[in-house]
Amino acid sequence: MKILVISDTHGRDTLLGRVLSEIGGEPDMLVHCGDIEGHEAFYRKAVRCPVRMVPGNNDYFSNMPREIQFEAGPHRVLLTHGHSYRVSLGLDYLVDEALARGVDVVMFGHTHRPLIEDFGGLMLINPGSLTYPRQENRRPSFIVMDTDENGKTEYNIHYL
Ligand SMILES: [Mn+2]
Repeated sequence: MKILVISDTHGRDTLLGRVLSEIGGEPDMLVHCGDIEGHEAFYRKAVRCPVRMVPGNNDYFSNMPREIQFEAGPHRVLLTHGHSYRVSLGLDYLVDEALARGVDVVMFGHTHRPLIEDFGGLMLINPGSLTYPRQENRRPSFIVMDTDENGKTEYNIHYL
């Protein structure tokens, strides 16, 4: 099962085509971690697979739930933009929430810096931003989460 995780597109969606060709076509699930800026319908139409999205701090008019939980293969995933856990300052609040909920993967955005961190078995996943990357190389980034039939999962940051 291949899950494409993107975030912080801020209404500029032109790179999705390149992302899809980079990963060899449609994923099994598309996850957007927020700051979509009104273009939710674009993502729902762009792929045939299930799409999971939450609003970010710039999605003022969205009525989507602010965070959701879902299953991905053997994993329980919490999806949140992350600003309400102050992720720009550190991940302590987000880790506490994830542990309290009993999830094993957290997907978030907001920082515009890609991150894959294994916190004692809790995976913290931030794909960075496709539109306004802030990490050192300033390249648009996303993450592919790939779970095989044995339940082994790989996480990889990709740059365009
Ligand atoms: Mn943002």
